[in-house]
Amino acid sequence: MNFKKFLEDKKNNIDKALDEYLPSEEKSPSIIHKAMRYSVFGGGKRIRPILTLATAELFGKDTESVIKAACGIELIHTFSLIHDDLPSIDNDDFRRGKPSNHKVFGEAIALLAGDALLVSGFDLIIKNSDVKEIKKQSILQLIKEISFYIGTENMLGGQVEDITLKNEDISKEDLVDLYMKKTAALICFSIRAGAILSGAKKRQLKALNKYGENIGLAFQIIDDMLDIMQDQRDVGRPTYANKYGIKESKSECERLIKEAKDSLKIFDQNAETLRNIADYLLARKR
Ligand code: GRG
Repeated sequence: MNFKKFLEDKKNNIDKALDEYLPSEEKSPSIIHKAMRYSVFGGGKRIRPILTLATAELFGKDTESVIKAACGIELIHTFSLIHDDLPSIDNDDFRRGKPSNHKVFGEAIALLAGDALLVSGFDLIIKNSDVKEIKKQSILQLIKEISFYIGTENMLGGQVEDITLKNEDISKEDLVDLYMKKTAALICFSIRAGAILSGAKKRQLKALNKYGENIGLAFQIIDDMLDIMQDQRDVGRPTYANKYGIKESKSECERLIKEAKDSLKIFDQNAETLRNIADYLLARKR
């Protein structure tokens, strides 16, 4: 199958499943369900759930067997975006070119919509245990891992470091560490989830973890570059792109993507889709 079609198909699968899993806008209390749906269907690329599905397919599993966990991860990602945009955090009026959640629903509802998506994300991951061929133990492992990957040692901690970062100098090592926590951790978990649900062996999980860390880190550096190149946006804090420039950032991303693809060697041709995703992330324009 051609890769563009693969992305489209997976995105459609995910959108359809999310629509089915989320309460309808009419359901009471309507305002919270409207706010949740506003951000979940606000134009996200679905990279994280696509990674979960693609990793499961590497092990011969079908979309249906891991789609709930994949959607759960997307809900947790959406929660983090809503909270990230809040006036008390990044104070962003726009997300994906549209008014951010709090601009439409007010701060209190946006905060609660984020909370609701976080809870629903965990709920969906647990509900993946309804699938017959999925081992209950793998769901427990996922819950343990997601709590770690979005907790204070990872996503949440990275966000704290990010917002407390003053304009003073931060070393490259510390900046990379912050990106690993804030962004790469959830991306890496998305891949681990597909692998764990598919019963991956230790050696396979290690290789996929390396792939996840490298594409995750590149993802954030590319995000910084897009802020500068497309949106002419000054985030007001040191980023890889504004500290080291576009040329160096680009070549670092190329190196990371190559390393990510190299770590898939043990899977031979079977990992072609994951290699294509890595190239797609490097070339992305949004
Ligand atoms: C985990 C409890 C807990 C709190 C979270 C708010 C917060 C604390 C973290 C925010 C972290 C954050 C926003 C990281 C940025 C990651 C990033 C580059 C997001 C953009 O991802 P895309 O491009 O988004 O995949 P789309 O729009 O495609 O969905």
